Amino acid sequence: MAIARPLSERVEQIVRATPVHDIHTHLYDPAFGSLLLWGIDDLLVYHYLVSEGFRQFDIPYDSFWSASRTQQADWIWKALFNDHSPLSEACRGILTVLQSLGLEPRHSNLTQLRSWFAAQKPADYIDRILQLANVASVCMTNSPFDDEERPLWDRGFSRDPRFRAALRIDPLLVDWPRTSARLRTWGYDVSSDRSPRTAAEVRRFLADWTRRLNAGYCMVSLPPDFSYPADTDTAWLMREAVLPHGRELGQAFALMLGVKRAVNPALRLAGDGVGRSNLDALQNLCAANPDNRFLVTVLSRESQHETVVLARKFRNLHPFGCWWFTNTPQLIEEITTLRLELLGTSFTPQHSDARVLDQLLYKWDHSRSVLSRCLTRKYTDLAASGWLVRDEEIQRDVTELLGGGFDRFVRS
Ligand code: FIX
Ligand code: ZN
Repeated sequence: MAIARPLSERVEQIVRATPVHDIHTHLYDPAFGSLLLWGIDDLLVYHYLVSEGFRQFDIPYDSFWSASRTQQADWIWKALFNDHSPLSEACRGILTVLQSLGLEPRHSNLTQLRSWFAAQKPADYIDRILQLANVASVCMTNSPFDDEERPLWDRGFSRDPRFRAALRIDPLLVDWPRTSARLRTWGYDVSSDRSPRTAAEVRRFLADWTRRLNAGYCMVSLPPDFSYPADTDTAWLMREAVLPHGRELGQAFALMLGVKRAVNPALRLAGDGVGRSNLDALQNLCAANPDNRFLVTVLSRESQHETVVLARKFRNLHPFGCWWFTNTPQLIEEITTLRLELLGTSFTPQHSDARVLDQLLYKWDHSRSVLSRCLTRKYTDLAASGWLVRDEEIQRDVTELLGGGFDRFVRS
């Protein structure tokens, strides 16, 4: 008689073998050339590691930023890997990446690692990373306001279907005075009067870019004090332009809540912080707009429970990911368990937020381990109540959690 495989093994095997659709990254279609970052130096100067590096070295901020990328990477490597043990999640990530690629950081130095990466052919390397990470597609973050990427969209290029687009609109919603001036130079007849004409022109802008990108959803990150409704440009633009646009084109709106931008500007991209979000705003948005679909991720640990309870109340709300400072094994475990226990499988547990292609290897390896543990525990609880889960049911659930449910939500 065949010996039954332990549940933990069955779950882990299915979670690892199921391709994931990574619903939020900062990666770019290969056609964007050098905007798609990869390799050891880009891995080491990732802003998560920059902020950790500054805790260990006393290099002045200006000296750090004016140094070459190689020099910055050397400093970070020395501070975080040679002078101290690489215990943080971002440091461990580098080790998982190297291990997945068959490289041994203990037996090689940065020069040797650099030579290995320099020998890789970009197109083959992209295929290899996506295969190794078992990532079927990644969703990019595409901003019409980004001067580096906009010209390529304007020119047009042949799309890699593994790289999907999302329309990112932070400057529109958080910096209206400056953004309205830019829209005017692009031929949209907007002004600061909050008039129907301005709203219609913003909608035209959103529709143009949605079509140009073939954007799967529209997205924004907002500070902890975002309120809705409110007498602010942000709330007005949402009510009069973004939400009607979403209804008209059937496009979901992703809210990333709780980021305090530039808490320490000297750290540049690494200088953003976190605050507790006012989730009444989210409740009001969901309640007042049943015909809009909202994706939401919140940055503070303290906001997670309230968000999940809101999702129980509003079926037009889909929580996703363990964003940024919550993307650590302990918090992923806590947040995923909380969501499973209150929402079943009707959420998307993780996105990678990768900024460097190779990070897909560690972000998904680490998250898959945690997800497997969380699911095993819940299926074990079910077994204790007499419900023995079958492999095909585990597969159905995992497919749902790794992008299937998200896809259905944004397309419905
Ligand atoms: O706003 C975002 O999409 C954030 O994910 C980024 O701004 C942030 O810098 C990041 O990389 C977090 O992981
Ligand atoms: Zn992001």
